Amino acid sequence: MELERGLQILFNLDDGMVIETIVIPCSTGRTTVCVSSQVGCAMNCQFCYTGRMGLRKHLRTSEIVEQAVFARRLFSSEFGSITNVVFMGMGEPLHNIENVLKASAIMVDDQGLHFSPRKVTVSTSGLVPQIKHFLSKSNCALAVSLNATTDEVRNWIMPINRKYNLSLLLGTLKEEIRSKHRYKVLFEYVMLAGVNDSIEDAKRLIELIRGIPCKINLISFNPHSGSRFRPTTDEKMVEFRNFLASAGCVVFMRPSRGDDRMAACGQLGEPGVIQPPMLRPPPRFQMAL
Ligand SMILES: *[C@@H]1O[C@H](CO)[C@@H](O)[C@H](O)[C@H]1NC(C)=O
Ligand SMILES: *[C@@H]1O[C@H](CO)[C@@H](O)[C@H](O)[C@H]1NC(C)=O
Ligand SMILES: CC(=O)N[C@H]1CO[C@H](CO)[C@@H](O)[C@@H]1O
Ligand code: SF4
Repeated sequence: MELERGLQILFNLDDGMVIETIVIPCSTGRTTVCVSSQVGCAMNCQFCYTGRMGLRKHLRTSEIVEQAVFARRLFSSEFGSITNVVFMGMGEPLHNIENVLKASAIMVDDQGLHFSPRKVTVSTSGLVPQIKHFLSKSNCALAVSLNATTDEVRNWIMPINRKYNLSLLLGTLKEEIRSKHRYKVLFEYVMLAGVNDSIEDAKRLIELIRGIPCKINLISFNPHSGSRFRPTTDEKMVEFRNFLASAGCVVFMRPSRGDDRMAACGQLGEPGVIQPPMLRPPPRFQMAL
């Protein structure tokens, strides 16, 4: 078991489909379980391995909760215990919002798994109406995958942006978070070499999130076979991080994990025979690939 890379757990569902759960220990003593909410995913983010499968089905509430229960049982002794849950496995959690709301409620309930709502994070690629619904019903943490600072780039790498653009997404967050007490959104930003890692992007990012209580997580891209993207160098990432920090942003860097074993969030599953389309990059980015 190679713990620093994350431990992959496979579950066979009643109908023969397989879902994956990852347990990620961290040197700080935190151990996070990354749960799946769907088999496959409909969002077709261009850097995502799960997205290549298309959506097969939504998981039931019990199938989501069971992943955390099992991980907790497995990790209750030898390696310390599970401290955090993130909905960042297979699927867009807010596309399966009713079951995800129920599952996360069970995870934070005193009679359930009894996690603090701050330790249970639901991530989304930016489904705006569902974000509103989630924030009105849940106190669990919300992570939004930004991954780009212009609609041009985001339309390409995260096609959901064509439906809910950056100004709508960030405007909604600004509006909805105002009424929540001491609540911070977590923005996820995957660094893709030559695509969104310039200082210009850092400047735009600062403008975009102005007025939203938040933390930013810079994520090193996990290259996998068939991917057209390359990771940003560590040096460039640090520069980007420092630029944001000097503007007063709360910013973290997350190194990639498990790249050689296909076991990291956002790249789970087996692509099927029929795959969703790869989208044409805007012309000025074709050189970066
Ligand atoms: C970028 O966006 C996707 C879409 O939701 C998200 O899952 C992911 O966290 C971001 N990238 C990575 C590798 O984290
Ligand atoms: C973003 O979407 C909103 C609502 O659909 C629309 O009114 C607005 O013009 C769009 N903004 C941009 C910059 O495309
Ligand atoms: C949208 C945009 O400006 N993207 C930038 C991302 O980063 C690359 C390389 O640093 C720039 O060339 C792009 O212009
Ligand atoms: S990154 Fe997340 S939302 Fe996007 S296709 Fe992959 S699993 Fe779905």
